[in-house]
Amino acid sequence: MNAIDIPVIENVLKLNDEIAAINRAAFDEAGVRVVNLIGGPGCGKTTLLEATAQQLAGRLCLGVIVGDLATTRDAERLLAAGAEAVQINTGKGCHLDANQVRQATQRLDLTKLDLLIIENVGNLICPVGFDLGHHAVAGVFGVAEGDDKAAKHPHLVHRADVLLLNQIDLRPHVKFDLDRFVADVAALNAETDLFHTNAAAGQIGPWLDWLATQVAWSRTRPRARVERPE
Ligand SMILES: Nc1nc2c(ncn2[C@@H]2O[C@H](COP(=O)(O)OP(=O)(O)OP(=O)(O)O)[C@@H](O)[C@H]2O)c(=O)[nH]1
Ligand SMILES: [Mg+2]
Ligand SMILES: [Zn+2]
Repeated sequence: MNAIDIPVIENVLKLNDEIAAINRAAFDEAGVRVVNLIGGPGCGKTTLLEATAQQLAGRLCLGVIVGDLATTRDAERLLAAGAEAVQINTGKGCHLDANQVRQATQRLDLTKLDLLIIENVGNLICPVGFDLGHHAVAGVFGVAEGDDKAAKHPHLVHRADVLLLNQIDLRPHVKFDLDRFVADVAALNAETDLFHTNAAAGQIGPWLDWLATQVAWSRTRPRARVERPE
């Protein structure tokens, strides 16, 4: 990296952080708890959110912002599952940024939502580095990705407030050393809970319990009074 690049990158991240702060203030004002869901392509993020929407129906109002390079397929799946859903297409972008989330947020009635989950672009790397204005990060790994992914992606494991190992039903069919995966996670982050899920079969109980604690936190918090720019 040369001397010219450094301020450019710093400015991009500074601008992102400023917009993220505006997003967070809007979320706090509306009393909605926001979770940034990060995992590799195909680990089961949308399947998890479909099951979440179905199982929370009638209990919580769930909104989802979903990022993919192309197609509206995930948003269509989530709408069909009963969530309020907005799709962001990033084109060549491999992560969501705060400005994209800000624009998507304007298509949702935040005051109606209890919980907003942002399904980031399938990628275990740079989504971790971009503040979107969320309150918590959920990291998802899939059994079919292999047992080394936590060790190879330490930043997500460090940053996550909760971790899921999804596709747990696939263990008999693929080579996956669960003890090694669990030890890798514990060595990187001993504080964060790791839940096993089979999203395809709707076996996501501990994840729903964790989401309930997030929403309860939001409800006990006084709503921030913020001046938002027009
Ligand atoms: N057996 C099994 N299959 C699963 C599970 N969760 C998801 N799948 C399957 O895994 C594939 C990918 O699931 P998606 O939910 O689309 O994955 P994603 O993480 O949203 O993918 P991207 O948005 O493209 O990054 C689909 O074929 C799902 O049916 C699970 O717990 N068990
Ligand atoms: Mg998806
Ligand atoms: Zn990226």
